[in-house]
Amino acid sequence: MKRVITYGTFDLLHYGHINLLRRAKALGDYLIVALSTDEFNWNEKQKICFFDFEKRKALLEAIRYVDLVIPETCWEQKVRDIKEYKVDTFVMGDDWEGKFDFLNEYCHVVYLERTPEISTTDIKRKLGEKNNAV
Ligand code: C2G
Repeated sequence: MKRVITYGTFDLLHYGHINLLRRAKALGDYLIVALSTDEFNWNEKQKICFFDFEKRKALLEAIRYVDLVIPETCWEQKVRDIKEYKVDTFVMGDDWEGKFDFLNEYCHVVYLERTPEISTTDIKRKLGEKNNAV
């Protein structure tokens, strides 16, 4: 069984995330998603999530490509995760290109093209504009 892992916040889940998860799953048989906790998001990424960890986890677990969701609580857990879950391939969108090359010592590292025209930031901005236009 080829195991794949990816990491992220996945808040305001959108089709860019689904594109990533679909292609990540296609690289193996079992896809693990390490989902950033609310604390990790705030402390390390200064992100306030619209949906809390449990809701984001439930959304991801409903996606056919996702086999397991684990918490991401720190930047440094990746090597441990790769060993613990016997991961063959680590996947991230190419906005992270090069940032995780050190993991090549433990597994294949693949950066997939990010879906260009969608982001949570854009969604929030456009929703704000629509509300103001009403
Ligand atoms: N993504 C994508 N296309 C988009 C938006 C996101 O392919 N339009 C990808 C990102 O490249 C990432 C994944 O979807 O691989 C999750 O995106 P985020 O939730 O924004 O993840 P991020 O906050 O970058 O956290 O330790 C790694 C971090 O936890 C990654």
